[in-house]
Amino acid sequence: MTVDIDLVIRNGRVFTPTGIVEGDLAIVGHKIVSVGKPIKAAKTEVSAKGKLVMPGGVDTHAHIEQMSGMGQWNADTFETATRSAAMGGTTSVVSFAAQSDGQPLAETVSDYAARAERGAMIDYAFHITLTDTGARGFDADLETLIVAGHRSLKVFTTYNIQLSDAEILRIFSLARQSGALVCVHAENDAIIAQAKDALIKAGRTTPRDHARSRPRMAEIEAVERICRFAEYLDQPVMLFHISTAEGAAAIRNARARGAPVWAETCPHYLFMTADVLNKPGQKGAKWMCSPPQRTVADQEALWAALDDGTLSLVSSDHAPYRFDESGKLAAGANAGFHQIANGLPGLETRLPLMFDAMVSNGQSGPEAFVQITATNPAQLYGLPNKGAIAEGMDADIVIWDPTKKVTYGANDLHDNVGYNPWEGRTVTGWPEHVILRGQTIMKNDEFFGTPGTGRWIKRSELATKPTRNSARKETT
Ligand code: DUC
Ligand code: ZN
Ligand code: ZN
Repeated sequence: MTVDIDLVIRNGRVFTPTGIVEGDLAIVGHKIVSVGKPIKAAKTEVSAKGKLVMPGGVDTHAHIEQMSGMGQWNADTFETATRSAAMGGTTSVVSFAAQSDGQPLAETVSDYAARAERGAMIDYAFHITLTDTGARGFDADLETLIVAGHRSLKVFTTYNIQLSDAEILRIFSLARQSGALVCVHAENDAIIAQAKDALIKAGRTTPRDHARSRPRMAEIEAVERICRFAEYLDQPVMLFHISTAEGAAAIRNARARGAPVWAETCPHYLFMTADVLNKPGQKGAKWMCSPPQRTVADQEALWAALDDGTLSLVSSDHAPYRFDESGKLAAGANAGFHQIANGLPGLETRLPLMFDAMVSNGQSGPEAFVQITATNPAQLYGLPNKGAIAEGMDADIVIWDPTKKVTYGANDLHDNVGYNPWEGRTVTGWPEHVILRGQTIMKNDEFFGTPGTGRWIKRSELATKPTRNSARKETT
């Protein structure tokens, strides 16, 4: 019996986990059914001659339809954020289900699930952000949700929503029992408070002062502490948005000791320095994020850490706020840095920026590009059937034109933010055709997605496992 092929992508250079295959890629329904074997006929044919055929991007850190630590809604809905992601070649996203004060976790997750079911146009999962461990039914809800397939949690050590060390240890123990990865925003709150208060007292409150208010030592201390907590309890941890050379070195050392820690960085730490905040008036607010951008030496250290596996992936940390009174300027046109929402949009630009650096400009090469933007995030967060091109995997594919050059404009993204933080930057290599589970959702810069067609990705198993048989009990 022969099976009818729905879609064949012909004559591309196909990137698979076992190497590059030149030839045809066949899709039936939602799935990849063959890679590299000649296909006679299919209902739909696409030529990929001269193109690179790669897995759809997996972005495992994005804030969507969420309230910030400062109590402000971000600019994107699931519809606008996932449209933007798809336009940039991303087909799976992990965003946050963020607990509000006193809220039972079951309610948190069902609220976010309802928003995503309504709007999402790519596949999605949630990290559950834990901010109130005293909420009704906390432990039982957490276990139920993890077992149901929400296998990653998020905690903060700062931002007015931080947990104490004791609470973080408790979460690590609960996560270990039920089998979840804990993601951490790691910056020392006391160091930030001291620096921030001194700047405010001195009347130094410009966006540039935001970088000074978050000293690199805040990251270094918190990353080292969290690595030790992970090591002590043998609980897998993902350190979010590493920005400093010393932060990366702390991860490297912890991994060398056998600690179950993984870490990510983001394009704005690899390609920007704190100089982006030096703009006239409040304009620098567009680039304000935490941790802040750092130095060229940090960029070099982060690339070295990606190359040696210290950092496993690059996410966007998409955190969208408009540059107006609904977003960055909500506290007024002359607000101080401490009153301005942090974050910049990145879902749509992450892959083209990384492709340009890694594939077009030879930094680490195309196989490493696929790994750190798709395969590693899918594996580490346990997204089944995502992040790789192989038989049986979901047919989430991007056909890249490696020769197309694009210079980003002032407002050319498909989110709801109204500015592009990468305005003026030229990238070589562009996602020409994006396929989600066998369906074209973007082709030649035209979008074809439909709200509500993105699917929740149930996660039953993580690659980030504890390394010992039992968590350490002794304290000496
Ligand atoms: N930093 C975060 O940790 N999250 C969202 C935005 C930001 O700048
Ligand atoms: Zn963060
Ligand atoms: Zn974030």
